[in-house]
Amino acid sequence: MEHLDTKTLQKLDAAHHLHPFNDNAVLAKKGTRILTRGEGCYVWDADGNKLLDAFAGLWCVNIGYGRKELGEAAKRQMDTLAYYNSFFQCTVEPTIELAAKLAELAPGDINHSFFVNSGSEANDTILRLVRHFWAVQDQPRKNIFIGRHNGYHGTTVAGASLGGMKGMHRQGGLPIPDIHHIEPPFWFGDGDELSPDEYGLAAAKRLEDKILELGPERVAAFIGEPIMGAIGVYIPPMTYWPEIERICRKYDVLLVADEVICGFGRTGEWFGSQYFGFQPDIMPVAKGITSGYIPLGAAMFNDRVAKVLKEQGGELAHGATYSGHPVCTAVALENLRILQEEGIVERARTEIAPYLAQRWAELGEHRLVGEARIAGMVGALELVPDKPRRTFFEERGKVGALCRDIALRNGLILRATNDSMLLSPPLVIDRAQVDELFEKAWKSLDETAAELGK
Ligand code: PXG
Repeated sequence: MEHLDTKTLQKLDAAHHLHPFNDNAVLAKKGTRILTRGEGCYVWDADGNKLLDAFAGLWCVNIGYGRKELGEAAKRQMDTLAYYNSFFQCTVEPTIELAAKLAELAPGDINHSFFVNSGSEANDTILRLVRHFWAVQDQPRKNIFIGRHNGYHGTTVAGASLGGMKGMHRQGGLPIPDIHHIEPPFWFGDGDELSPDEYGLAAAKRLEDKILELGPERVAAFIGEPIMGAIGVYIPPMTYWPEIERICRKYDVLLVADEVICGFGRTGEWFGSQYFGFQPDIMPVAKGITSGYIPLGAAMFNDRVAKVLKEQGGELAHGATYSGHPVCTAVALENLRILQEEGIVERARTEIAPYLAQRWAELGEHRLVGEARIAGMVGALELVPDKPRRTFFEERGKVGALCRDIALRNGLILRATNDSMLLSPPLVIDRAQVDELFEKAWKSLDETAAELGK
């Protein structure tokens, strides 16, 4: 294939390509960065810059870039049977094997997968099937989902409604009915005088208050990410999730842990619920299931929910052409094989995460950083105007964007949400690369502080 030069590509991109989560008019003027190659923890752009990707693409390239085995698995499957569906009393081998593999990996009795193509669709699936679950048990009014303000569950109609991003709700008339939101746990922002542990319990109590306000007979499920990613890596105190679980059990509200980011090793455990020590009933997964090499998601259900769906659910009027696409599930199997056989999750937890935490804490010493939070292989630096106090910049997001752009110039990809610099590197990052990440991040913080001082 002939390669077009960067300028030509940017012009074509501006003319014909609408980008997600971008002001496309602004972007067209600036020109997009075009990525061309990846290897391990690094990506290269069309101008030849080598970048340390401390964000794993978009929280997803858990095994790192350039693993040929995944492409080979895709090719093998395409050559053998490129497509067949799971409708009409049919299915395909790798999809069956993947469902069994996921049942083995998932915590507790979460043993059943409905396959989709993304995390958003997994959440749409969950919304529909959970409401169906209660309806076929003569509780059609038990249909309300409780999510959290600033939660992120995708961009489809149900996904964006379950999420609590106001900017997303404003576009397209969301949320849809019977979805409510409570405040998320963010100790740095609103913990006031409470200790993190006290605050975790207080934040969980918001769920109980909301259930009682709506009536337990109306509440179908609570959905939350074990760690909230997109809003800025909000890591709840360890008291939060066990208390949420207790409340859900008390009122018979299904507990949905959105593992799209946390799943497949991000916290150093296979799933975020294991990191926090609670047992969900349902979990959407995507991203790390294929390390981002090919689109795939799944809505996973425990035995209780699956039994009702199977025995009382009748025909499930839900599914897509590519539900359980054999090429995607074959790639997922190969990805999970590598993660397991090479002990990547285990090594992340025991070797890399502790070192990363140590270096991350050092970044926390920087005068621009108000809090350096981290859990396993996911973290954030909260940039603040006044280090000793838990305050935010007046105009949120400007300093974060500045720091992100400076980091890019220094060869480091960090994502910025508001003024939080987010970290989510490939799980295969090694100690030398953690040191490189530290050096580049510190330099970028220095340069950001210098720029602010001007
Ligand atoms: N749940 C969670 C917790 C997510 O983080 C989704 C669901 C939706 O998955 P899909 O595959 O439909 O994108 C996500 C996705 C960001 C950002 O800016 C985060 C996501 C997607 C796009 C941008 O951090 N997470």
